[in-house]
Amino acid sequence: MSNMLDPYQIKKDFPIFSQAHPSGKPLTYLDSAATTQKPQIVINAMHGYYEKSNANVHRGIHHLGNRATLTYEGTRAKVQNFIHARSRKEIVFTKGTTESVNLVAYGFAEQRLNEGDEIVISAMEHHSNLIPWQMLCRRKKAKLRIIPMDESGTLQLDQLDEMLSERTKMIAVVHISNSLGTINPIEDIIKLAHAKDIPILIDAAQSAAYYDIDVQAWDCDFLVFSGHKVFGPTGIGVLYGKEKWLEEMVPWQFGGEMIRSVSFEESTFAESPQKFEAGTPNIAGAAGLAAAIQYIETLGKENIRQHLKALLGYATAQLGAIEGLRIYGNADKKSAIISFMLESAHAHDIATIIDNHGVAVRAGHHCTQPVMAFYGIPATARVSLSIYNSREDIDRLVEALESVRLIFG
Ligand code: 7TS
Repeated sequence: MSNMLDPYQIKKDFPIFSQAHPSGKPLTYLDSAATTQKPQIVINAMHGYYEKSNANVHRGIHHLGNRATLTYEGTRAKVQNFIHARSRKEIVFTKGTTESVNLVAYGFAEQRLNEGDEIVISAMEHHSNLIPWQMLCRRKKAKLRIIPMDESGTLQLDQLDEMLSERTKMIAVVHISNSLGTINPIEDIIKLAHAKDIPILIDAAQSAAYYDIDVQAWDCDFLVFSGHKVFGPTGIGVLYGKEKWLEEMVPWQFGGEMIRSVSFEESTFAESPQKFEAGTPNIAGAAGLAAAIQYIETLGKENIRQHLKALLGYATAQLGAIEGLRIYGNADKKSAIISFMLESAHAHDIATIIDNHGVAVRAGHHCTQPVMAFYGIPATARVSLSIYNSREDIDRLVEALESVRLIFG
């Protein structure tokens, strides 16, 4: 059974919306792909941790230390369930998607890559899932290969199979494009990768909040996402890795928390995930992340998706009706992200003018410069919708865009 979400009810869970924009207009937040807002229970969980449980983790013995460890490790179990990982050992906390990708590039791919080898990514990767691989290829004299996309922003997967060979040592692909909204058929991509025994990383930064993730059913080797895009805090993120790979991987940061034994001559390291979590971790962030996952699970991802689908349909129709407006990214399967341009105005002008109406969108290349280069444009304005958005928000956007058209003719 699914129920349509009521965005007006949901908005009440988010204290940030109780304030007005300086213009006196309501806050119309259409930038959730950059970061989602935080419900009160996430804020409370972080407060509560500092007020009631603050101590360092994994040092046990005293009451508060135990509480802090329970909080931190409890979140690991919650994340394990959230993405259906087989073991808690497969969940590594990082500071976000970017750090997770870099960790796999250094700790895993770097160890396996030789001169002449290849790494495959897609044409729509966020810079976070591009530059770490590009730098790695440069260090190893390896080649970065790109799965092309067509004009609609759909990956041309018929070309993937022939791109893959015994030289391909790693594939890294985004689940949902942050600039185009395309939902990639990652289960198919994973199958193609595994048919040739190639490990694959999935960037779930834009999907973890809304789409069901099952790392065992998908059989992906690595999956990464950020707490702050799933209604949780900044500064905490997740790297999922198959246990066999995490065992093989080398740590890249060294210090406390990650060792088994240390002498001046030699040190040995703990098992995963501790091996990758040197230093005091983001315990308050973990407290917030657990509450965020709880919040999503209470709403239900199926309900969330229905809401976003309806909203995307409405927004696409309303924006599509504006003269001179072009939408970039028209794949068959899309998440609630719409990149667009007006004939008459630059993306930054659009964002600046509609901000005066209380409407927040992102303008720029969205950390996907190759996507902008593909379309031959410097930037787009991007609307990204979430659970607290309603049709009224889209109506406000359309009204604000009318004023842009008035100014620029
Ligand atoms: N991958 C994707 C698909 C993303 O959308 C982002 C952030 C990242 C990786 C990096 O995540 P981080 O938490 O490590 O920064 N995307 C955006 C965006 O679209 N606007 O601001 C950040």
